[in-house]
Amino acid sequence: MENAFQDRHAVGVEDFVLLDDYKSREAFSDNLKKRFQEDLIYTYIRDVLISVNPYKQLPIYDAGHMERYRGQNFYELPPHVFAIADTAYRAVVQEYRDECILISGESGSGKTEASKKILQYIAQTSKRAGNVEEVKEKLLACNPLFEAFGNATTIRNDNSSRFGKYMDIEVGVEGFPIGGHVLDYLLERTRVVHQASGERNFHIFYQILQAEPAMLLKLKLTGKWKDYVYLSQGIMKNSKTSHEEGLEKKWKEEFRAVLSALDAVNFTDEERNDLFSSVAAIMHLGNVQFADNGDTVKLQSNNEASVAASLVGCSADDLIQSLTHRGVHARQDKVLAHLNKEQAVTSRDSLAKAIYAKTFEWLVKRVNAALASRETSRSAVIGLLDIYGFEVFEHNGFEQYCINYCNEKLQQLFIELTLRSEQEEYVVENIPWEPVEYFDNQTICTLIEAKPYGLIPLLDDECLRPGKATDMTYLEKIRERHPNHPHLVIRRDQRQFMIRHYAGDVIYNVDGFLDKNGELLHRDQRELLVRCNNMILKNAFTDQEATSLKRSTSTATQFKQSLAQLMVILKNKDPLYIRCIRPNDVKAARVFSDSVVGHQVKYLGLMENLRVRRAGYAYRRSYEPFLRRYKSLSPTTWPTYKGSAREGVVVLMKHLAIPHDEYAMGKTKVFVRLPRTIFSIEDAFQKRKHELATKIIALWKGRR
Ligand code: AD9
Ligand code: MG
Repeated sequence: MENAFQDRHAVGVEDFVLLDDYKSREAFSDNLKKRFQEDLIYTYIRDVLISVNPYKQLPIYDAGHMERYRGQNFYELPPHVFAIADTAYRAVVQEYRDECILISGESGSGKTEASKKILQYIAQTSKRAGNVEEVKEKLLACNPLFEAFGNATTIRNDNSSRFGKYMDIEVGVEGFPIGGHVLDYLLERTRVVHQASGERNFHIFYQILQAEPAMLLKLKLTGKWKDYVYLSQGIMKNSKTSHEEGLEKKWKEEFRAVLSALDAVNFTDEERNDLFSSVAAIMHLGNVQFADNGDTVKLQSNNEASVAASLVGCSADDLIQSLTHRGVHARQDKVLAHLNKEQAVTSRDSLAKAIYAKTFEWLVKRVNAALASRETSRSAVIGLLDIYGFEVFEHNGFEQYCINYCNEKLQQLFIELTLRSEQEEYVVENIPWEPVEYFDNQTICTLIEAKPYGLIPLLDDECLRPGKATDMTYLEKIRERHPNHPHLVIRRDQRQFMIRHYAGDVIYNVDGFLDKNGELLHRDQRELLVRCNNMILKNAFTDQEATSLKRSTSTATQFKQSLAQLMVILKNKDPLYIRCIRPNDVKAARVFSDSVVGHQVKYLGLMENLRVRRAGYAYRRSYEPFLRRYKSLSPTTWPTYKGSAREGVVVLMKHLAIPHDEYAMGKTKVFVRLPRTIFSIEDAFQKRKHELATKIIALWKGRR
């Protein structure tokens, strides 16, 4: 242990509870800044890890660093994401407790990087044995795969997660990973057909163009992203070539990683072909252009549609018809109605989005099948949550609205677990406590989700009035229902509403809300997909779903329900927190903007978090289990104590000479202020256990 301390390069304080001026936000930011400037990007608030994105590679993630953190108590080494990973892993292995690591912070703050490092740490440091390596490889394959299909370049982040991901890593009783499971949340499907200025489509579209010539030939792709409308709307086509070359090289490497990842999860050739054919078909579909033909519409050329059809294995005529016509069902009859140009464009885009969404859904399912553990000896799981961070752009639509709502929910969970319930417990347990005030974002969550007049239920209502409702009638409805809400401002003339989120004000443009919420692929196209030879699309809908005329649950409500389920999953596990901070607005290394950081420190509730953690207790246990574990440390309590467990604990603490202000006796639990104290008790216990075991063995031998 000594070595770890010797080269410890402490600047500022490593744990904010040691900050003299713990009430000042300036002092807080200053400490972060001082450390950031020395490349010390991690700092604790007791057991909460604060991480500032360095925007450059630091030499702190290699195998040597991993080894150093393995099995060490939290405070014995400088703060690190590995310490969090190790704590979770040990709780699972030693105490069979389900853990979860909640990573939050705004877009570009480093959540995905943190989650990758945790997974790598667990894969690297957990025990090695036979087929375990294969399981680890499969777990690690999730990163390149899901990033390729679910991440994209945005203004805020070159590798921005456009879906939410919750991953369980299952650990067996023997202490190594035996499997895993991924839950995905609301993929930003609009991106497939439209990207804002300066942004790109999902990485996979660019990566696939770097495939070997034979594969490109098979997929009928040119190898140049500028040839595809869906890939190039957001980026100026005359962007610099030098930058371009670097990107192509990167995509090529990434594509190789995707191919190895597919191998790791045992994709068959057929599955791989189906996967890439779907992706390529979307690119060709995007190049389909329509020409006005009087009241009707026709394709400028049938080439692109024919190629797309051949890739997914359906008839070109069927595909073209599904783009230009719509079946109108009246009783038993179906008549074909012509679409106009605008409708045809919408129809093409809906199909492309559906193909992508269904392909993504299938990929998650397929990876889960590969990760499913075959062993029954599961000990516990480590849940890893990495979602899309809070984001504000110049133009914000339905997608940002959903993403930011998700962040409200996560903040709510954080408040609940670190600020509310913690303080409530002290009161219930009769521990003297000075309440710490905090901003509770429950009102915002209620505004968005509560039935019947929250923004989501009202949106669903409008979606149920086809032909009558528009985005503007929706705006009108929310204005009527919430005329003076402190967190909502309506600007009808601008077709906008503003929500005062916990993390800042965001102005949403209401255009497209109804369409995106009610998004439902037309029956003709659903039927077309299930007729494809491509297995992914063939199985995308059940027969009943394909032919149903009924609406399914709306996008926002589905999202709301899946988030509610996620909250239940998370609440049933011991949480560990990583709060990520973006140091500047320009994705630059070495730039620490006081205002950008100060704002995040404020809304993340870090000051309140610090005050509660500082005045509070790091450890708590009910009297019985505490006494049961440690009674061997005092002759008065060993082997049994006659009095109450509470008295027994008092005797024990006195015997161990733990100073009075280091612990508190509640109604049902003992509270210990510093982790250090509990670690020393635990160490003494381990020593004692060893002594007792040696004694027993000696006795036993003597008897023989
Ligand atoms: V979003 O909500 O998905 O848009 P994240 O996930 O919070 O966002 P991400 O982890 O993707 O952000 O980090 C953004 C970029 O910052 C990465 O692509 C890296 O280039 C950079 N980054 C983040 N963390 C680190 C780090 N620990 N070391 C080096 C980092 N670079
Ligand atoms: Mg991310």
